[in-house]
Amino acid sequence: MTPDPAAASLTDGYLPPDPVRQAAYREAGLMSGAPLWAPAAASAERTPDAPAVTDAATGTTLTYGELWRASARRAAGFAALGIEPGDRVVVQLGNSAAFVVTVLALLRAGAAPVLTLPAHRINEIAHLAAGSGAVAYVTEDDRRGYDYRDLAAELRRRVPGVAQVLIDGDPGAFAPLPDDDPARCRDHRADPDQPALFQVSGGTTGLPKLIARSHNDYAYTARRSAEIAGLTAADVYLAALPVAHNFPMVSPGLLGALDVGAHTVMTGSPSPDSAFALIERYRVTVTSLVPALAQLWCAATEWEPADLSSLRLLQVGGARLAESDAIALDAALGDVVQQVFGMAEGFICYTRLDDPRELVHVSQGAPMSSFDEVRIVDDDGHDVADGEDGELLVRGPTALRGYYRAPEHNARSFTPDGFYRSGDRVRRLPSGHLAVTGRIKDTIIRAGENVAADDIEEHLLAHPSVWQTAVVGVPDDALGERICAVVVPSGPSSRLDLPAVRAFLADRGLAAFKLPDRLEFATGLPVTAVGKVDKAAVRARLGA
Ligand code: J2J
Repeated sequence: MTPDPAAASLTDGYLPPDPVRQAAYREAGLMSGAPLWAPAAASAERTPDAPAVTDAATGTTLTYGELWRASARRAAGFAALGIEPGDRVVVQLGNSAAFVVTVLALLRAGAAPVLTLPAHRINEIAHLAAGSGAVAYVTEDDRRGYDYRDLAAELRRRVPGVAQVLIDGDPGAFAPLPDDDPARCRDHRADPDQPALFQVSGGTTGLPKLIARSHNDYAYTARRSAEIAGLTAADVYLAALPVAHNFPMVSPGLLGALDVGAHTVMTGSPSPDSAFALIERYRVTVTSLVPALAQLWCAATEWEPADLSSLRLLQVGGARLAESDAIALDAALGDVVQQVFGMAEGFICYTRLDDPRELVHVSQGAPMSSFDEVRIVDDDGHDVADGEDGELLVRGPTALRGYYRAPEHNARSFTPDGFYRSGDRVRRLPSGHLAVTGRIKDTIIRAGENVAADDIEEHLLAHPSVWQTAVVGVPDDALGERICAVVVPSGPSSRLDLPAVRAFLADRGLAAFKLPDRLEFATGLPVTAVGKVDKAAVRARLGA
């Protein structure tokens, strides 16, 4: 009989931190030893009347005091429904005040939220619910044009362990989000090295994997990221990306803002017209975007009349930001770009506020923590010479030691001494910053030559008629693979054809074997749940 994952305890299948290193991190003051809800409690204590969260959809604002009380009522509500410390609860909510209240409430009740994105659908949600052994699913009604209650009904059929479905909004056949007497809230104090919540891996191949993040490591990520971003109580953070994602959640994002007592504005619409109006209205100082959105915002500054002068930091990450786009953003918005190279698996790099702008434009930042250990290795696992490309391996105070309940993945994804194999190809710059040069696997093998797709993309983006591009390999009998460039042109009048593209790239010094064999036009590129270009889907569209 297969064991019932819901009955298994939270710590079954979790790889806790290495005790020797953890002792060193604790010694160095990195680990607070407090539950992940503690920083919000401290902010509520310090500044109860300061604005904590604004829900842009309704225009309502919760102060820190109100947020703390609302989360106590909800934590009591969860407890009254029988949700216990150690339980896993899948959360799939849009950017809203309800998200913050619910996640804080689950943490206070000692339950571990499994943070999924609004764009996930039944296959991902069922997989994550089953894999985590979740006992409940918290989601919303149909207000964003998709009815999550239908997904909930299917989830109940596929994963019967999910005994309760709780809906933000019109509950339909299910129950509403619970609230109860706040006096019944028992703030749970777990072992801080145990999982506080689950992130999900962002890969575009296969189903997402569960990443357990401990109280200690996640709180440290929020605190250290806030420090690097210079975040203070005077800041206003706009959560425009889906906030459950690691980037807007903790880099420094929502949790960083709660830590320093800053104000977070939640919006589900990152389009320039609506986001710009929010920046002007709430005097937003910090926000984070994926490159495709940043590019759109940059273009929109030319026609949207909003006052964006409050914005001091525009964090861009999740996929590679082309140097030309970084320069254009800085020019349009006044040297505001910070590059962020992070992963839900725990390692994050940031460019620093006092870095020279040229370095900010060409690098994806330096590791967040001086305790982060970075190796860059070749195909045989040997360290490459400084300045050369290789695969990034990481170990440190926030990097995971293994995916949750996934021993077969872990055997592949970690070195015997505990380094996580990121699959990212990077190069170390003389400053110690990293430049991401692609994915190890995003290589096209054409006539026996290895060609990095990102290299061609970066050059193509420098062409004035290329708005966005994805370069992929398509099977070919003679060559093994042919190089196909899919291009979203920057305007209807742009004249591009294969010979012109090849000539342009050759002019820029690209080797002949790297020149595209095929050019396809598209009106847009498929994206992942957080808005990154989805190469697997691009390949599938081409029938490759
Ligand atoms: C190139 N590739 C990047 C970048 C991530 C902050 C920011 C982003 C994420 C994230 C995150 C990149 N340039 N600047 O968790 O806290 C690619 C890499 C990486 C993968 C991780 C955070 N920033 N990437 O994107 O778990 O390939 O996290 O391994 O979704 O995105 O994806 P994810």
